[in-house]
Order: sequence, then C-alpha cells, then structure tokens
Amino acid sequence: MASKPPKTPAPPKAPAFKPEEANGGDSVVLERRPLKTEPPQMYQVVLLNDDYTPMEFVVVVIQEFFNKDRETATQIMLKIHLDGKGVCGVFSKDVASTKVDQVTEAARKNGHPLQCVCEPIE
Ligand code: TYC
Repeated sequence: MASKPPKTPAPPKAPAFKPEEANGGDSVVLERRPLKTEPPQMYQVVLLNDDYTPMEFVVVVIQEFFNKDRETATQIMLKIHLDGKGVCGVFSKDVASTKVDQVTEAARKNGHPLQCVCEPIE
C-alpha cells in the first residue's frame, strides 16, 4: 500500500480588499459608466398645398431638392394636393432648415406661394 504524500498546507487566501484599496487615502476612484449617446432629433420637411402653385413646379421642386425620381415626386405632389400636406424627406435640423430655405427661395423667385416647413418627428 502506497503511502500518501504529506499534505502541503493551502496557500493563504488573498484578503477581500487590500487596505490601500479602501480609498481611505489619496487614491481616486473612477466610475465606469456606459456611454449613452442619444440619436439626434430628426425633422421632416413638409410641403403644404395651395391653390396657385402649378403642379409641375412642385414636382420639379421635389425632384431637385429632395432627390426623388419623377414618378415618386409626382406621387408626393398628388398626396399634398389631395391631403393638404406631405413629407418630402427627413433630415437633421440644419439640413431640414436649409431645405426649407432653398424651396421657399425657389418658390418666391418664380412667383409662387408654395409653403415649406419642417417639424420634429417622434
Ligand atoms: N394644388 C395645386 C394646384 O392645383 C398644386 C399643388 C400641389 C400646390 C402641392 C402646392 O405643395 C403643393 N395647382
């Protein structure tokens, strides 16, 4: 019968925290927090219906300033004509505001009362 090797004593366990980690001294504790970045508020640019702006002008505006093909632009124009308003695109605040200015300037230059506004979504 083989004799068991003599038991070596277990190494001493590390203390739960070392005294220098108790923050009783000059150490600084940095808390790690998950970074929460909210998505930016987005704005929809809306054209409003009126009785005077020609349909063709509205279609061209939607094509030029909102990068829509002719068919999509025509559908949006007809929706505005029937419902009173329609969304042409969704953008960050600065871009939406620029679109409103560009569309309004183009309309006034051509003598049309077309109204373009932007509104925050959600
Ligand atoms: N209602 C206009 C017309 O009958 C056409 C129109 C469509 C005007 C859309 C503005 O945002 C508008 N000539």
